[in-house]
Amino acid sequence: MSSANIEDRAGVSVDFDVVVVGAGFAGLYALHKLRDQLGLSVCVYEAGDEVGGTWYWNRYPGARCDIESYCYSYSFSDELQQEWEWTERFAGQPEIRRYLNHVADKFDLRRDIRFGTRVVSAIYREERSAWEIATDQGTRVSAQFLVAGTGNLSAPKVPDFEGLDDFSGQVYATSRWPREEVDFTGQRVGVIGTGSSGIQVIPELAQRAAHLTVFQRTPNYVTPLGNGPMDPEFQRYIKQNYGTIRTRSRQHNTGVPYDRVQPSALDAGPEERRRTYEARWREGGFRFLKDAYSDLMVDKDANETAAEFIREKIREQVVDPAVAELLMPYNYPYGAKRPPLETNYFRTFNRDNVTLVDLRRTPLHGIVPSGVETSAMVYELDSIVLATGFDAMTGPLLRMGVCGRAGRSLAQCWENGPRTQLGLMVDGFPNLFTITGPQSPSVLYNMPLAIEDHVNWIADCIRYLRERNIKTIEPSVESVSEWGSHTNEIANSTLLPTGHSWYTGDNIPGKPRAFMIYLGGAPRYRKICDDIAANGYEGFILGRELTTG
Ligand code: NA7
Repeated sequence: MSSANIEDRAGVSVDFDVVVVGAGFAGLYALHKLRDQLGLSVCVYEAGDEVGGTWYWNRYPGARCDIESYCYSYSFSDELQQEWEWTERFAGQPEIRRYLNHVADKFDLRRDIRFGTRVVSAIYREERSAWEIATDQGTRVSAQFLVAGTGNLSAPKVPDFEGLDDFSGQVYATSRWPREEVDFTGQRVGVIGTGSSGIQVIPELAQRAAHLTVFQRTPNYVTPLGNGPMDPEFQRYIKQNYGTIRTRSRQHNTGVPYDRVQPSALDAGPEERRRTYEARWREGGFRFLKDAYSDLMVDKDANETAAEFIREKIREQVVDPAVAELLMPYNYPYGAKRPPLETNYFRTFNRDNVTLVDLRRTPLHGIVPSGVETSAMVYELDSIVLATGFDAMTGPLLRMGVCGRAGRSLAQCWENGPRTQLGLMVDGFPNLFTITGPQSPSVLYNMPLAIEDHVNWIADCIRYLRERNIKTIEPSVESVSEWGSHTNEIANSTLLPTGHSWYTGDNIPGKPRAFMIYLGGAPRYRKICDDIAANGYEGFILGRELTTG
């Protein structure tokens, strides 16, 4: 660690200026920025035994990013951008993990990361204006600032299947995949869940298992990823133009340099619309969702044109019309659940060794020693793969045992859903920053860029405080309420809150329903954040005011 026991201005000693939680994309950049550019003493705690975060834990076959890798990567170092070579358009998990290891080496990050160490509590000590952090390894340290780089999709949903412990075979979870390769040869394998993770792992397992049974509750609107080897010429072009590409990416709501979106699907005639959809379908990535028509997420009828196009494509790909029908989503708008991207997903159901079970018609009753039991029958299995998702957005923060002023826990503060200012800070929790927290653009923006924007804002904020001898910062109750109303108002002007998924917390029984992502777009969001900073952190209470007033 770079230093310890720093005397703060009140003469109270703290172990670190900053404790960062997590060593994924967020924690790694936070460490580099705060330690190497601001000169702060920083300690990072990471539950895994390597860097990577999401890309460390989700190592199931087929795990891959859905945003083009030259965009889904850090922009803060041009040297890094120039030296790293992506081998595929959309990098797989091993390649992203190699990339993050390279970043850790290049910026000498590991020396300030404590691996295999999970933060179990973080308590704000008013008398010291500092956070006291405890870990599962028995460590207890204090820090002036606590920065959560805990990720948005890192707390797996706890499986609630009756009898799971009695299953006589092996149970795997996509979110906690074993390090060693799992050999499914000759096995009868069942996958529960057809979200993004299920849709990536299913085609891979179908090739390895003797038989694969897919348990589907809700069909998804799935469009092609369009992966392939990285064209060396394109890679050269990117490197020559990275500055412009990153600027254009930051100007786009999704954080990618897409630029051909048309105003309205309903204004286009059927033929023109079909041509646009076909073109975006072929190009892959999120182009179909984000670069076709700008009213898809706000107008039900416009949305239905895209939804119906996807259903037609499912009909074309799946040979058995009855199976195709089961795979077709209805009754909710395209995009209202996070749309997965696929590589050979639908065609996998044409294989003789794959069975689709529709859990809407025959609900899952539970797990029995020999397999999965639905209302119709028992499916005998050797292995079960859970691809059942995450307690998203708030889950990773809530499980960290955070307690703010007056012993008020984050769980109490968020009992009706997240309350934040900008998705970055919470009232009553001074000096706690949440990178890509709930109510920020986060997962609907390009994560590495969203992370860089937040870390840069946090670093500027800490610098501002230090230069003025201000000890604490926290948002006012009013600003938090206003941000919540603003976030909800925008969300409710779209179709997104009408879906049931981790976007709204509906996937976790008992979780308060709240739409957890800022939908005003990253450029608008960034301007709001910058303006607040430029106005001396308007809407925030600065420590001096708290103690004097
Ligand atoms: P998701 O997208 O939340 O998908 C979870 C899947 O598991 C989904 O199909 C669920 O069906 C299904 N599920 C969850 N619980 C059950 C139960 N109890 N019974 C049957 N089926 C169930 O998680 P992913 O890991 O695939 O993706 C998360 C994000 O990671 C993804 O969006 C990307 O951003 C990366 P449901 O739809 O609830 O009916």
